[in-house]
Amino acid sequence: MRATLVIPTLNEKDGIGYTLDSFREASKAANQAHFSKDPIEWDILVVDGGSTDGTIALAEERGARVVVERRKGYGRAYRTGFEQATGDLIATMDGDGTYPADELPWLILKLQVAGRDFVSGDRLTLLEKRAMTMEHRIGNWLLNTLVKFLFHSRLKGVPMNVMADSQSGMWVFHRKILGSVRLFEDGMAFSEELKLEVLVRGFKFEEVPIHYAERWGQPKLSSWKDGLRNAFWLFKKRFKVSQETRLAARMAVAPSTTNSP
Ligand SMILES: Nc1nc2c(ncn2[C@@H]2O[C@H](COP(=O)(O)OP(=O)(O)O)[C@@H](O)[C@H]2O)c(=O)[nH]1
Ligand SMILES: [Mg+2]
Repeated sequence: MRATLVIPTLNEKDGIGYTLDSFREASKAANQAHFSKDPIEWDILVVDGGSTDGTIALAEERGARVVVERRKGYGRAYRTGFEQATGDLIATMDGDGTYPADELPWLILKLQVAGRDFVSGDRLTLLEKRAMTMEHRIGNWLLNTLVKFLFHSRLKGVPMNVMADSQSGMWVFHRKILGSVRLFEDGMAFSEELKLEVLVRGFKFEEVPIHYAERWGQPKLSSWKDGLRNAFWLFKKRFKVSQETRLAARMAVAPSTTNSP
């Protein structure tokens, strides 16, 4: 099987080496232990936002394909990365050493064995406090509560009817779903946009608890500014989804009205 790992980076010289080395090691072990019948051939794609600290050279030294996307934003980087991804399966993680490459196989197995379309790593269920600042934890809690409140009807088919970690950045999914989800967000709200689009378009979504580690290097996210933007974005998305649903309902009854004698 062919797969693409997409990693967005912006000045991640402290974390990119560890991220790529641990991924290589973990994927080799997983091919022997879990995927020996159909080993996964990984294309590693780093989407760099114009780093000036040597991140690009460190990624290339480790055999990653680097695409430079100078337009700003986490979401912009992912949208460019997804356009360049060639694998049937796509996986993602940050370039800061926070996500556990050795737990990726559990997400892939959930996709393959349980027949899900999109599996997301849930950082919060097993979270050790030192891995995330207090501001970040509060922000995550608020955003997850908003998702629960605004999108409860969309969460009905999801295990436990809940999205525990709407802001997580470790995902595994079939590339073909990109033909159906509608993605516009350039910033940090991309993470919630993608997951909510997966639900709204009727794909099977599930979360798997993962171990999240402390970050190497400086964060690129501002807890308050990005948190507020993401909250505002959730209200706008809820409004758009309602509008779309109403329009679809009207279109569905329209033919019978026009055909009636
Ligand atoms: N290409 C690109 N990558 C970005 C940008 N902003 C953040 N990133 C990367 O996206 C990932 C997530 O950002 P991070 O600061 O770790 O956010 P957090 O994990 O939510 O705290 C990291 O690997 C960043 O280097 C950007 O504007 N362009
Ligand atoms: Mg991060």
